[in-house]
Amino acid sequence: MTLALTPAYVALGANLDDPVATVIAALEALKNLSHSRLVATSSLYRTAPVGLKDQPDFINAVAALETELTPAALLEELFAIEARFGRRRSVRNAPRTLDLDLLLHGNTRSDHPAITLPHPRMHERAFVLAPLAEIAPDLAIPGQGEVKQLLSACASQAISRLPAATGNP
Ligand code: PH2
Ligand code: MG
Ligand code: MG
Repeated sequence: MTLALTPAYVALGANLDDPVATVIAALEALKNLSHSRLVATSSLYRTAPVGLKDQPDFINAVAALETELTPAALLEELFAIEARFGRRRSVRNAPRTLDLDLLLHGNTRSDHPAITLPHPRMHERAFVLAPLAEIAPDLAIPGQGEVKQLLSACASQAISRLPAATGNP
């Protein structure tokens, strides 16, 4: 029997230690997710911190998967990768070695406290929308609208795509 594959999108963020190396290694780790296939990865972006401003710039990227996992099972796998990269959870929005956020799982909409889908703040964050627009230009976020249009409303947020020497194409 072939199980249905659902498109899912994951945001990567890091701003401690060597965040470029961390995000590149985390993109590699996503290749080994169970019952899933990594289908696309964005460039890496250097981004100014949103929320708590007094912390280092972030490196962000987005990955596209096809998965047989439920949102809950996929989230468990993402938490396990975060833990392998040494993530310690402290206060909300604190600096982090690696943050993996499940952005979208098909058209699932959920307001369960443990899994909010679509990710509740993705539509207002250039550090998510710019890499997402690169790998899924025509994607719409259920309940919010087209990624490209949402990105144009975030023009004031400072982000820059990293040059090729850092591993970007
Ligand atoms: N993640 C946050 C809070 N603020 N800012 C940037 N630029 N990039 C992030 O990944 C990020 C953030 C909470 O997860
Ligand atoms: Mg996050
Ligand atoms: Mg997170």
